[in-house]
Amino acid sequence: MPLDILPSVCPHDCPSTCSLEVERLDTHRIGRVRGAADQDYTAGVVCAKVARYAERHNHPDRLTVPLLRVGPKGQGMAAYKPISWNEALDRVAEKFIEAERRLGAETVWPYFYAGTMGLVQRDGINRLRHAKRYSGQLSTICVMLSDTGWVAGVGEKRGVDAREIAQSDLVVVWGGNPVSTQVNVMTHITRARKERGAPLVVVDPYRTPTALVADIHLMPRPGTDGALACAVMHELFRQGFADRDYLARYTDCPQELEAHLQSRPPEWAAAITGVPADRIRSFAELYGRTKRSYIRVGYGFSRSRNGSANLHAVSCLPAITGAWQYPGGGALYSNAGFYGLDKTMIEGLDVRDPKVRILDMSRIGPVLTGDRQDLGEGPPVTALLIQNTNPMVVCPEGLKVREGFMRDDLFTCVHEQFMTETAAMADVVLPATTFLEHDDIYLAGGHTYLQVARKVVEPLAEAKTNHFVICELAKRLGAEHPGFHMTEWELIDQMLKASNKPSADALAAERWHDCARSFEEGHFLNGFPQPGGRFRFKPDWKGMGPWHKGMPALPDHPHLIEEATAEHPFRLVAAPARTFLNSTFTETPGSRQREVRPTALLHPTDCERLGLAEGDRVRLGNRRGSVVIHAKPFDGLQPGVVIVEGIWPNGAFEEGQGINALIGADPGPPKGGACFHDSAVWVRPA
Ligand SMILES: Nc1nc2c(c(=O)[nH]1)N[C@H]1C(S)=C(S)[C@@H](COP(=O)(O)OP(=O)(O)OC[C@H]3O[C@@H](n4cnc5c(=O)[nH]c(N)nc54)[C@H](O)[C@@H]3O)O[C@H]1N2
Ligand SMILES: Nc1nc2c(c(=O)[nH]1)N[C@H]1C(S)=C(S)[C@@H](COP(=O)(O)OP(=O)(O)OC[C@H]3O[C@@H](n4cnc5c(=O)[nH]c(N)nc54)[C@H](O)[C@@H]3O)O[C@H]1N2
Ligand code: SF4
Ligand SMILES: [Mo]
Repeated sequence: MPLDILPSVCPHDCPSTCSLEVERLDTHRIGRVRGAADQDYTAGVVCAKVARYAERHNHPDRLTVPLLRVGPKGQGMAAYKPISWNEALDRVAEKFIEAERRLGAETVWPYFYAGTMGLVQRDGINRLRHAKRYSGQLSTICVMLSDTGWVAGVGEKRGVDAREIAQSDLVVVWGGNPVSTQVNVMTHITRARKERGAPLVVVDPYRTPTALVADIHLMPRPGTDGALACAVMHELFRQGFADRDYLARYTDCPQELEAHLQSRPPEWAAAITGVPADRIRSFAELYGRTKRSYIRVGYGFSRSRNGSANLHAVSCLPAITGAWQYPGGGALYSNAGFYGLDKTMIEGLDVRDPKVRILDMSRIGPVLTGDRQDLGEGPPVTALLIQNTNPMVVCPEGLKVREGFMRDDLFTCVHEQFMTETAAMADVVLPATTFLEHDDIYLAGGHTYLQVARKVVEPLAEAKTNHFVICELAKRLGAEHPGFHMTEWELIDQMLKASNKPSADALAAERWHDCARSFEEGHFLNGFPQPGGRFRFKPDWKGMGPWHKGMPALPDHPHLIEEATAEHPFRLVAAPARTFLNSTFTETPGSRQREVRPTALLHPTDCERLGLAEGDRVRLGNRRGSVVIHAKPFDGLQPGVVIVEGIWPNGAFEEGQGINALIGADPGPPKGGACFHDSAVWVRPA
């Protein structure tokens, strides 16, 4: 590699975790970013938004110095004046100490998510939390519903190696949109299609870019995948595609399941899903006939109140046909659960006090507005430390989130790369490095490599790492832990050694370390990590979480979703945009140009009925709030469904409030989780 091209790893919240090659233009600026060609999962491919990362990294609006708010909240840069790092950190520490003195340590809430997926820069905030006994965070915003649904049947968060997709004879992408959200999956699917003639089936309520290139697109109403999966299983049994030897050996209650499915034929599912019965029957036949069938399970269809149940229902399919036994057969939701890393030092798990209350991050609106049920016996939250996330934009019940952040008695510190709408609510804003300016280690959900990355360029101006901020605050707050006295690299090395992995230096030299399991283990041929080694058609929902009421004993269509009604006749899916990543990249001109503006996709018959033409202003609303948006007639969805792509900043909407105003913050059953694709709304010309 020439000197000015350096290795790195994409830190974004995306299962692909691509191995990167980054052009370094000078000590601070980067040029093009490419995917590592000789890493067999990345295979030389990255998404367009990261290929253009220079736009974000070298952006003129990056934060360069610590800022103190001297004007009103929500006004952006004009409300701030620069201060020194020492002043900024001293002030934050003083405020936290003062808040703790008044109301106890639980009044402080460190809040984070996955702006970077690096384990040191992302999770180090927990070390400060635990050392100080600050309020805990229940991380429900993304994977809680899907993890729960997968673990219910399979038992652990792992599945068949995605590189095996190339050996499949049928690939099913269920409730995910990899062309937009993890492009590398498509590389492996393309191989199976070219080399083995494998058809691609996509199950999605609208014609996504992935559905557009599929051979078969099944288009259920949002929140009805459980019904679809049941009818497919009904047909698998009826058409003689059930592998009875496999079922007897590897599953918990096949006879009971078969009997239960008797009353779930395709006609039953057609009425619920809107997918014609003959389409369900022929998909079941294709799936049943093909032993090497691979289901790539997406996150999208878990973001409903019945999402865990629906994801579990889909994970049952390969257990019926015994597809798990074959190369290229089975399913993958995520492999993030199999790395076995000991994060005690990074997260300060050894000093965690289990008695400290834990607050649900998706419910930050209700929490900050003082919901007693959320706060329990504890004090209100009066101090926030935020890294790696943009809750003002990404969280449900957006109006409540805003109301909470506006509170006069709330002190907020946000460590950010940009003046996001969350940063603009802060009293103190600290400038953060990007992944190209700090060291970290990354695991992946979509593949099996462990990767470390050294910084590629020097930090911009006064930007500092998350690790720096956590350690400096710890010093001022009197928090004790050996992890506060280690460098990033030392923390990485310590974790690797504690986990019986190669050292940090060895890993850096190797670039990517494959942690893949054996074929037998990957395919659960030695049994599933469940009682008796058996896949569970009948999960222990009750044991999984407090909100298990209404969860079905066996796969079904549980009536838990926010159904369309006469008053709210549309079902809204707030899907991701191809060139944004959550709210990240909404600041880059390339992505803004492509996504144009917040848009509602509506069926042409709905548009006609409402008298809407392309580009007309339309108001979507429900009891939580309403937003004004531009309509676009689109025939790739069912009537009564509306799709809004992209977590646009609130400010991109006419009235300053974005799509998450319409999303509920009630915890998705059984364990919590945000239901971004499960809202009933009305639609009116604006
Ligand atoms: N470009 C881009 N890439 C991203 C992201 C992004 O915002 N933009 N976000 C990243 C993050 S944080 C994550 S978690 C992943 C998520 O990646 P995905 O697994 O793709 O999940 P979602 O993005 O939630 O939604 C994907 C699809 O699920 C569909 N869907 C919604 N409800 C249902 C349903 O009831 N049934 C079915 N069958 N389908 C349904 C939506 O229409 C959408 O097309 O992507 C990551 N990658
Ligand atoms: N409507 C709707 N809402 C959704 C979703 C949806 O599909 N629809 N998806 C949900 C999902 S799956 C998720 S995961 C959440 C994600 O929500 P978030 O985790 O909030 O993700 P981002 O919006 O990408 O914001 C990450 C922020 O971290 C910052 N950042 C990046 N790297 C660093 C760093 O090293 N240090 C610091 N201090 N900051 C850094 C970035 O600048 C960015 O502002 O959104 C959820 N919200
Ligand atoms: S596909 Fe995902 S991991 Fe790969 S470069 Fe794009 S955002 Fe990063
Ligand atoms: Mo996510």
